[in-house]
Parts: sequence; structure tokens; C-alpha cells
Amino acid sequence: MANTIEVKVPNIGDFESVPVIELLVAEGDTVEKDQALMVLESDKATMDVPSPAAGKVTGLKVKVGDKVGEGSLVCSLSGQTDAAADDAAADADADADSEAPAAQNDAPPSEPEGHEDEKTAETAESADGPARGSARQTQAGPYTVTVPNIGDFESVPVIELLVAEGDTVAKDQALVVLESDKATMDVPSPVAGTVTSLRLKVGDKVGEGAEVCVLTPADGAGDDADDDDGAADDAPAQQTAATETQPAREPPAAAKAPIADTPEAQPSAGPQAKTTAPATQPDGEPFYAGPATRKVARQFGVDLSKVSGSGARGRIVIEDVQAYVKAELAKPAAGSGGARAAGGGIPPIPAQDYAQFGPVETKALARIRKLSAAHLSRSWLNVPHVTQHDDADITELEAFRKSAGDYTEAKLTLLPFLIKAVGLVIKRYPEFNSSLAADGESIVLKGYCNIGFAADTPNGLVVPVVKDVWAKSVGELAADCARLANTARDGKLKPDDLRGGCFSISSLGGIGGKYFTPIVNAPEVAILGVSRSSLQPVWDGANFAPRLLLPLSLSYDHRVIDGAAAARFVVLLGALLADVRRWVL
Ligand code: CAO
Repeated sequence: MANTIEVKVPNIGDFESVPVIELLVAEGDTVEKDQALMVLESDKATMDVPSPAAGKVTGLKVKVGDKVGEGSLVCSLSGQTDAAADDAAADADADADSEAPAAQNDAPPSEPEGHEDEKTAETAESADGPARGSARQTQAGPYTVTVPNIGDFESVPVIELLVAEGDTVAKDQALVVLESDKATMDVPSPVAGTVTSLRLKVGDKVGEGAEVCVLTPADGAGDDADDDDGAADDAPAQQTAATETQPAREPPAAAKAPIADTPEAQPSAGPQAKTTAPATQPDGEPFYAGPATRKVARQFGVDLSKVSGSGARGRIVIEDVQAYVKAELAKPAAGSGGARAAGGGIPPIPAQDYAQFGPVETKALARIRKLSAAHLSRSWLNVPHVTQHDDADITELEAFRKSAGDYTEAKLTLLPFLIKAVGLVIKRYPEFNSSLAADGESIVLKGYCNIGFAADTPNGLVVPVVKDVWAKSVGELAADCARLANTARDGKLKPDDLRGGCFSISSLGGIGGKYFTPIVNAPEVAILGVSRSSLQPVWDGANFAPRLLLPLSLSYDHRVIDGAAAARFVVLLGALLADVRRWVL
């Protein structure tokens, strides 16, 4: 029986206003279920919006250039059969049951799917859960995980194995990464269990149905997998940006911690700009380029705003980037020393043959380090940094901390006191709890307080985020810090552990050193660096008294924070740390 479905843009991750770059259907067209209706493009990925059901396009509500977000109406579909409608609703339900996407704040969204069915009036827009690998269970025993529907791709190379035989994996944990020329895609595990046999290696080319691995499910995991069959079989794998310069997805939980929110990941600890306006050319016109093109551009350091696009509607294609590079190389070197200016006018560091000076070894950078590097460079280059140093007298605080340790379950280190005190300071000075709007015209003040702390892990730097600092006691914060630090070291942080930070703390106090310049975890506007406390003679007006001084280094974004405000921040923080009685209650 004929009915009508209104197709809406599903959850597309953290993007709120994404331009439509291509319409793939016209009114009156008949479409198949899962047929792409239009293409959206953020600065990190292009995303197809597939049809949730077969039917006829009766009303197209968008045009090229429109900016859309979750819930925007795409079109109406009519003429589908009950069976198709039921399928669509079932798929949507299955998607709605999916857990939160593994992708983090920078991670691009799952491939969108259609959502709302007028007939059932059910909201089914949670297509943000990663499609899981399909699971075939052999009797009650192991599961064979296969590549799910990955759209139109038939032969996609495996670029990374995220698990090894013997690894224990959680449900939805990414197992392997595939990379088409449009996006990288994680194949997450449909169940929790142990990987007993890996069926792929890096470089293998796979399509839907290819065997990924065999999993022995953990107790009770089988039921779970069965429940999700619909989503597992039908939904495309989660797509993430094909980029090494942006945290695109959750790193393998078993081996690497995600860093999307760390100061790259912010380290990258800090959340990064989430809404992305279309990039523009020097004349202000937007330009469009797919992830593969952007990747090539990044590899060559090409500023895409300077490249003319030869594709449809001026879209920049890889050949345009190649032609641009060729033309640039043909130009005479600029500058007196012959150094060629790179993108943004920043001269690149010239390559050297170090082997001419002695033996060398080349070691690949860990993924987290690469991601952090990109985030840190972005922050360093975009944010005018100033660092304010000061010492806080923590003599009494330390005495209190040592005496109060028995009253908390988690180890009571200095860090939870710092988090609590910083929370109080930013409540007083809310500009420290803000982010600069993308257009630079306003600041966004946050009515919540989540504070990230840099954690040194075997896989690199990550910045887990302690949530709801204002509502928690120091003891509760100590428990949060211990849990997050341990999880980080095990490489098992969840995306949510890394998101939503307002301010970051980088404490090197457990290691040593005095004062440093932490890099602001953009789009946060300030970060506190803490060094090792030491006993120092302090003049009390009559004598030199031994006091325990804690070196503080507050880096801030001078576009948002004035020097006077930063000085007030460290003064108040120092006062709070000097006398815990002022705030511990
Ligand atoms: N001064 C003196 N001692 C300090 C101190 C300080 N500022 N901060 C911590 N310590 C002491 C602790 O009291 C503890 O001593 P005991 O073992 O005698 O109790 C010891 O140093 C180790 O502390 P910790 O590091 O285990 O605990 P923490 O809560 O202070 O820190 C964490 C947790 C995750 C922040 C830390 O382990 C870590 O990873 N630090 C590195 C952060 C980093 O790399 N920052 C740089 C980012 S930019 O590259």
C-alpha cells in the first residue's frame, strides 16, 4: 500500500550546518532503498544521505548550497510498499538502538540514513551508531565477523588492523579500518568477545561479506548480537574522515586511546572546532573538495583556497591539486635564501640527509602522536598564546591532602584539588570557560564545567575529560581522575571520555621541571600547566620560612583573554590553593 515517508537528515555527528554539494535525484525519480539522495560535505568528509526505503521522490526540499543539519527535511518519498516501510522502520529502530558513535568530536559522522516515517510517526534518527560488522554464528560457538554493507565500494583496502588474535574486544570496538577514496571506515565488532582468528591483513581488498575475524563471544554477547542483526546486516560501516591530520575516529581501544578531544585530540585533549563553515576562496566563494583531494592537498601542504577546481560546480579534484603543485614548483624560489613559502606563508623546514652525519634510524610515529601533532600545530598556529607564570603556596594544602587521604577511596593526589580549584576560578571568571565562535565575532560561554587533564600513556598523550566538576567533591574528582588515568593508560578510553572539555590541565608535577608553556587545547581558550612543587625559602615579613611552592603556567588565547584577566586567574587560583579551608566545603 502506498504511503509517504519524510526523509530527514540523520545525525551527522558534530556538524550542524553542512552544505549540500550535490543532489542525486530529482522530483519524480524512483529510488531504491539505500540509494544516495544527496551529498553533504563538511571539511572532513563527504556524506551521502541514502534513501530509507524504495519509493518515488515527490517533494525535494533542498537545493545545492543549502546548509543542513540533523532533522532537516530532504524530500518526501511515496509509493513504497508496506513491506518497504516496515523495513525502513525496522532499520531505523535498529539504528536507534545502536550505541553512540565511536567517532569523537572530530570524527565524521556515520553514513547517514533516512529516518522518520510519517506513517508510524516514530522518530528514527539515531543513525549515528556505527554499523557493526555482520556476525555469522556457527552454532553456539564463535562468530565469524564479516564486512557489512559499505555502500558502493566493492574492493576497499584494509589500511589498519586494530586488533590481534587473542585480543579481547568490546561490542562496537573497531576491528579494522578500510579506506576507500572517499573515507575511512571502521568495521566495529558486533559483540564483545575474544578474537580467535584474524582473517585479514593490511593491504587486503575487501567488500561486503568478506571475513574479518572469528570471535568467541563473551558471556551473554550472543543475545546482543542477535538483537542487532538488522543494523549489522544492512547498515554501512561507520565512515570517518580520510585524514591523518584530524582525529577521525576512535583509535583502537585495545591498543590506542582516542584523542579526538585531546589537545589534538585536543591534545587533542581539547575539543576542536566542531561546526565547519565551508572553506572559502580568497574571493569569499566557497570551494568544495572531497576527502581524498584534501588528503593529497595536506600531503603537499597545499592551501586549497588557492586552487581552481575543474570538477562539477568548481569542485576541486586531485588533478587540480597536482597541477597546482606542478605550477608552484615551476616558479622561482621566493625569499633571499631561496626558501619557498609553504601554505599560509610559513616556510617549511628543509629536509636533511641526516645519514651523512652518522647512523640514523627511521621510526614511524604512533597514530596518537600524529593526530596530536596536527592538533597541536593547528592550535599553536591559530591561537595567539601568552603564558602567565606564578607560584602557589600549597604548604597547607599538601598537609591537608596527606591527612585526608584515608577518607577517599581513590588515591588523593594533587590533581583533583587542582581541578576543583580551577573549576571555582572559572566560575568566577567565565571567559575562561568559553570558546571563540568560528567567525571570531563572539564567544560561547559554557554553563557547565568539564576539565580535561593531559595523561601520558604508552601510546602517547591523551586528554580525558572530567565531567561536571562544579557538582563534584574533591573525593569524587579523585575517583574520576584515577579511573580516567587508568583507562587512558590501558588505551581503553571511550569517545565520551574525551569530549566536552572546557579547560585543560597539564600536570608534569609527578615528573619534575619548573614552568613550561602548555599549548591551548583549542577551541578551549586556556590551559593550566603545573610543575613539580618544591620547598623554597619565602620571606614572611620577619623571616625566611620554608614553604612548598607549586609552579603554575597559565597559557591563554589572547584573542579572548586579556593579560589582566589571566593575572587575576592565577592570583585567585593561588589564593584558593594556599588555603583549602576557603573552598573545600
Ligand atoms: N609536585 C610534586 N609532586 C607531585 C605533583 C606536583 N605538582 N604532582 C604529582 N606529584 C606526585 C604525586 O603526589 C605522586 O607522588 P606519590 O606517589 O609519592 O604519592 C607522584 O607525583 C605521581 O603522581 P601521579 O602522576 O601518579 O598522579 P597525578 O594525579 O598527579 O597525575 C596524571 C596524573 C595522569 C596527570 C599523570 O600521571 C600524568 O600522566 N602526567 C603527565 C601529563 C603530561 O604528559 N603532560 C604534558 C602534556 S603536554 O606534552
